[in-house]
Amino acid sequence: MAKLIDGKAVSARLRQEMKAEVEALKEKGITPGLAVVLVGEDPASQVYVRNKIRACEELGIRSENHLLPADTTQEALLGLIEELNRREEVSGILVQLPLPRQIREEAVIAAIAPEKDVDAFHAQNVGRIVQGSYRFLPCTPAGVMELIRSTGVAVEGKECVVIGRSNIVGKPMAMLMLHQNATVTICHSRTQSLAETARRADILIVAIGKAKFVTAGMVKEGAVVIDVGMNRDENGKLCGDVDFASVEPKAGYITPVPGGVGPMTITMLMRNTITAAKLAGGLA
Ligand code: BQF
Repeated sequence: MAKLIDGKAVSARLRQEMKAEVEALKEKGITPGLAVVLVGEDPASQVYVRNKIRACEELGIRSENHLLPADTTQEALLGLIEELNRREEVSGILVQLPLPRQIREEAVIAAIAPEKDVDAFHAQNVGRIVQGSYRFLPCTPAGVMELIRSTGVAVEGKECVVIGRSNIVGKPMAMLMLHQNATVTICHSRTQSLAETARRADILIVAIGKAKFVTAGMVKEGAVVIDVGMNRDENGKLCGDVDFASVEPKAGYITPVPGGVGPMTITMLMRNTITAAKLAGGLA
């Protein structure tokens, strides 16, 4: 029987501290502000954007929501970003991904001022993360690190396996674990011995994007299992990349979906927005 890692509870604790920090900053004349840009009407993206705006409201962070039609040109979006780069009351800029086909995501990410890049996707911020000299941490990996921390299980020296190699989760995740002195292995769709490799993990992080992909046979007894997946199962129910019913009896700790990594991603976005405001105000 695994212990459940409650992402909502860890989130609530961190947000309480961050709310106090926002109040203290406001007394110094610094109001953190987040600009959220959504192009098109993808229903999942709409939910994510709403979650981000709501978290800003909860913490007293100023937010603005820019909703653009699905046929927006890249030029128009880059124009908006230039304006947001210039405006002082905008501490952080978040462009919700994925973007419609006519817009190149790399061009948009490159256009965001690195000091306002609260997703930490800009090449300059990615470089800083690799070098270990970062200001912003990528939101989902940072949230996962906080969840692991909440278990009290040490990362140092452990066998950590990341399943998935995306630029948004898998790659930066591996880097953060490495910074904490873990021995890190990244598995992906072409990995030949995925089950055997996963079974070695003291800490297993799953971000592969396939519903219920990880079953008990791929998990070491007592492992910490972190599920980054966000899928719909055959009944349309939200589910992760881990087959929870199968893995839960074997794991030492496990995150649920929903209520695990998701809320932490949003909380870490709030942390980055506060950091961006401090940077702009000369406090970081
Ligand atoms: C929860 C995301 C895939 C692709 C793009 C809370 C969120 C989700 C779940 C949320 C996600 C996933 C976000 C829960 C933001 C996390 O209670 O379990 C919050 O809003 N997320 C995103 O912006 O883009 C994604 C997943």
